[in-house]
Amino acid sequence: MLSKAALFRRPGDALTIEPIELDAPRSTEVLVQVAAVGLCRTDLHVMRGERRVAMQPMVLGHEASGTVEAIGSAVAGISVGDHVVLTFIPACGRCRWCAKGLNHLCAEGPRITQGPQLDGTFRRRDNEGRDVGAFCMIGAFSERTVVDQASVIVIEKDIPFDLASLVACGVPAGVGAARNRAKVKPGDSVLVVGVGGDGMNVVQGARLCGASTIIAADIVQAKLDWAREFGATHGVNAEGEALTRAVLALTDGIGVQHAFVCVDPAATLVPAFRATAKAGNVIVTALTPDTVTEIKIPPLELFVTQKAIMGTVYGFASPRLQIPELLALYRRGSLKLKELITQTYSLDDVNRGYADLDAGKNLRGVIIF
Ligand code: CXF
Ligand code: ZN
Repeated sequence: MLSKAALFRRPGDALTIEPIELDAPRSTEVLVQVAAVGLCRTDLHVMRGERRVAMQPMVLGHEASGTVEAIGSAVAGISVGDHVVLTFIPACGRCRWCAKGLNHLCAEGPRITQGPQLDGTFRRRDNEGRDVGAFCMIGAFSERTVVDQASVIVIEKDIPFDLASLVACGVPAGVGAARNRAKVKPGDSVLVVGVGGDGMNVVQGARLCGASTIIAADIVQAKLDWAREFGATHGVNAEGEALTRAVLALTDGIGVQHAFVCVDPAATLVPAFRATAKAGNVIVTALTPDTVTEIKIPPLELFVTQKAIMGTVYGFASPRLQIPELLALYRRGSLKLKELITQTYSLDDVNRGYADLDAGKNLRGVIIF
């Protein structure tokens, strides 16, 4: 069948809207009519060539929800008509990590930037008959997509698709960083550097954990204002050493117990590290361009201050566990989802959506089909 898609053809170029040929799902696969897909910064890094993927053309888009239209003969627990969220790391179910329930560490994870399906073959072709990849084995900037059942999570039908798409990436990444990685405790102090799609969810995650001081830092004032609504107690419009000074001033010179680096670690990790209290945590939730190969922290400073620097992907817990949990929190009124969507777009406007993200105008832009 044909599906209208946004294709990544060359680093540095805009995505092109083209019809692609999409094959029927194979035995373990599912055909999904995409309903909503969020514009996450990761895809922008790929479009710009800052994070290399293994092939072009490729359909980007990995923060998606939709409806199941067809299933393969060996698919279990997913039915036609189900509403689903797609996970950007598949859960193969067989590796040592999946066996422990740690699907966010699935051994197949490193293959999500390669292009093929989980089984190593392709389901998409362009107008010249060339194979087309699917970013994160999802490729959701497309009216329809075919994904392995390992990438599918069934959700309840009353959750609006636009809100459901958000729990596919930014919300678990941010909320989970606070809850599962840093394990923020009631009364703790927290700094969040970069309050965009991920960082804003760290703010609400820290609020859910009962943090008493939540300092949002960004160079876009509107985001600091939004952060107050998500639970930030302070806003700091500064970067570099000025950021460190401002945070120390707000914490009696001690620093915060948890500093989250949610944007450009190359520029923000050291200031965040220095704004962290002794024995505190520095948690990196953001990507760096391929060209950034090291960040300099003096080892003696790390040793004597006894801080921990940690990474986290997908909120450091299985998406299969987190996604239903996060939707339950939303249902109870404890988690803000609607407020994260600052603009919606059609697929034809995907490049405008990314320009808006780059200009600091959006928390989450979402493409609605
Ligand atoms: C990313 C995480 C790093 C690999 C590519 C996908 N996730 C979402 O933004
Ligand atoms: Zn993402």
